[in-house]
Amino acid sequence: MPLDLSLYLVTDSTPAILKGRDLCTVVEEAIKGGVTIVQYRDKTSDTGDLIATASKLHQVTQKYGIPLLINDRVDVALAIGAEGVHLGQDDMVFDAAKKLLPKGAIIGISTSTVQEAQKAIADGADYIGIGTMFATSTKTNTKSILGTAGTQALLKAISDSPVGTVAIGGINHSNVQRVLYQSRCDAKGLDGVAIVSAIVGAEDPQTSAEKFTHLIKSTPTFALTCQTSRADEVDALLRDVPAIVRKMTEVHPLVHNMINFVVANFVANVALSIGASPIMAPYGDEAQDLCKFDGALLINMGTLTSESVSNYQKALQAYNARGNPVIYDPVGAAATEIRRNAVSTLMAGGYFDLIKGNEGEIRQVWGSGAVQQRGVDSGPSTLDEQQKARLTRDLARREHNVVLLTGATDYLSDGERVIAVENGHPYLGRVTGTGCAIGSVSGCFLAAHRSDKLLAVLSGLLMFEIAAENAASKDYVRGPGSFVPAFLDELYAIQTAAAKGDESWLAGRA
Ligand code: 3NM
Ligand code: MG
Repeated sequence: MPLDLSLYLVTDSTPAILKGRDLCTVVEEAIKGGVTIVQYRDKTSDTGDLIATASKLHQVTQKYGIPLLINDRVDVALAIGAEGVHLGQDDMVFDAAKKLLPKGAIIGISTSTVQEAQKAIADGADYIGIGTMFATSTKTNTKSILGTAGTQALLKAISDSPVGTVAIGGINHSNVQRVLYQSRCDAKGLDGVAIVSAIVGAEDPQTSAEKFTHLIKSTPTFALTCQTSRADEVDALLRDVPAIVRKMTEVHPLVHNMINFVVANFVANVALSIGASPIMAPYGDEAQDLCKFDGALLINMGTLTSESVSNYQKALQAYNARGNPVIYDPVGAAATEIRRNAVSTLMAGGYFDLIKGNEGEIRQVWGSGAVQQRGVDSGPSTLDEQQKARLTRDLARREHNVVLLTGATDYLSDGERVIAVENGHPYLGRVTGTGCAIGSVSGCFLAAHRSDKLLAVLSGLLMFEIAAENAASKDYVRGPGSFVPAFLDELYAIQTAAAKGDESWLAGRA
């Protein structure tokens, strides 16, 4: 039998998940829905019961021509003639199992570190299970939560091996496409996902498996980005900017802001000035309806409260499910333990089309060498220009999205292209909310122009920063106070010009 790991079902006989149903019936339904391989996992039953159930399961899997593996128990696999076993790190060692099992039996190994994965490959494992992807109530004694970034790092370390790979832990319909998409590194991706509760515990296991099968086979909406062949030429990109600004004003996108209370009014005014339609809606359940307008969601955690994170997660999942853009502004990401945890939770909780932040925030999201931030201000820089460009590119590459690192020079990358933007004015740093407004503006452009996310964000950023330059140059602007109304006027002026097809606002300016 060929080893197809794409939809890997792991069984569970605990009443909370099985809910009194017959395991064999559940497994048969799941196979009808597209499950490609089954692992019988039962940590509590007596050996006699294990063998009886495994034997019945084997009749089912044989009927559909897919392999049955037994978790941990090589003896049970032998007794019923299963196609193989799945072994955890504390189970029988690989060589002993290999010796006992017939030639050609499948042996899979659970791994949660690069070392364990390399060892399993050296031993000759047919595939490795990689986990734990996300925290799950199905198995609470897991070793470490890898997330997509950790999984990607592991895949990268073993990318020269053809070994099969399957991720496990907390994978469900809402995150499966992201798991496959974001875990991938250039040289190696996951061959499949292993699911317990989202199929075995589902109301209708067949429908659930069908939905997984469909999601696994189709390209996620957030991944649709076509890059033009001349994409790395900044001049060519700039030529497209005026038309994209015009398109944004025509689309008049809704931008759903989950924003901090300090800057809400200013951010709403900026969105109105550029010709978009802002709504300030911190209540997560509203996203179910709001995402249907096909606008963008901005999650800005500037004034985090005890309820924020669960509200963000609900909205994030609603927009992800619909394939509409989400922007993450991890304000003050490194400032407190609570915020650092919020970053981890949100990064594990959904896909962000754009992550935007200052150096400290982007470093915290990246996860290494994070430094304690003082308050939410940008603070002194510790990275040189080269390092900032590289950090921006590396994070975008890891997350398969776009990253904007803001500062005197802004760095923008989609993982391939890196663009440094020098526009703007020091007054922007003297007024609260300007950075937050860039998140909202980016959302408007990502909603209006979906084929090239980097170009969309670049267009909004240039409109924003050139408007700031124009405002600061007015003779009646004497400082941050008079700058604000002038800035809104200049955003509006560019919007009006762009709507008429006038491109002179950009000429020679970027
Ligand atoms: N092993 P669910 S997590 C069986 O991390 C198992 O090795 C894990 O269940 C590991 O799909 C897990 O319901 C349970 O989240 C996964
Ligand atoms: Mg085990």
